[in-house]
Amino acid sequence: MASPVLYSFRRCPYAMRARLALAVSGTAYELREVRLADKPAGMLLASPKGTVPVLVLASGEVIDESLDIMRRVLEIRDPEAWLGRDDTALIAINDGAFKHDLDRYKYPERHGSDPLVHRERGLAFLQELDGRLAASGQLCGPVRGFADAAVMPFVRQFAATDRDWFEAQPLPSLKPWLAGHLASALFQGIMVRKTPWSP
Ligand SMILES: N[C@@H](CCC(=O)N[C@@H](CS)C(=O)NCC(=O)O)C(=O)O
Repeated sequence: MASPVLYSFRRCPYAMRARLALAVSGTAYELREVRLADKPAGMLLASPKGTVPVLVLASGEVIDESLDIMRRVLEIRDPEAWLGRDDTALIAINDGAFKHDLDRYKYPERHGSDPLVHRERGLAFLQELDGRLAASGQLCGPVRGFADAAVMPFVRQFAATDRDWFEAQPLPSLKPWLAGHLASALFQGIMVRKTPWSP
């Protein structure tokens, strides 16, 4: 049977969380790296809203929301029991208020925003994560799971916006959590560079 196809963009945090779930589930799939400025017609036909990631299953079914992709592939195969370590409320804050602040911190010229205001608000979320991680090491217990994979790519982007500032913050549990995820074979495996796909 044909493999599912994932339209993806290497640096997109939504696409990263989808690739993490696909990788940990052991699902074979064809990765099609997309240029966001020149999206393939086949991707737009499958999902006209034009965001990555988009997963097209062998049946033709299209899943075009990153969390839906994660849940769908893990429902089929979930060797690390990630679905048992989900936290929809936390992920909603990540995808809502934290992503809002991340964009306005990272791209102030695009949003006409004061980056320092949004950095402070984002830091409050990181402090909340830090408190949870102090108790258990990962977001939902002692081992990585769905919530970690869903949130970590956004924390990575926030941390990388001003590395020196981030390193100066007292986040004693969040920093090793992030570093551990970035160094993991799972993450390294999903960040391999690929030439953009063309039909
Ligand atoms: N809610 C969507 C958001 C995906 C999203 O916004 N992806 C960005 C890239 S990080 C995108 O494709 N933007 C469209 C563009 O830049 O043209 C999901 O969770 O999959």
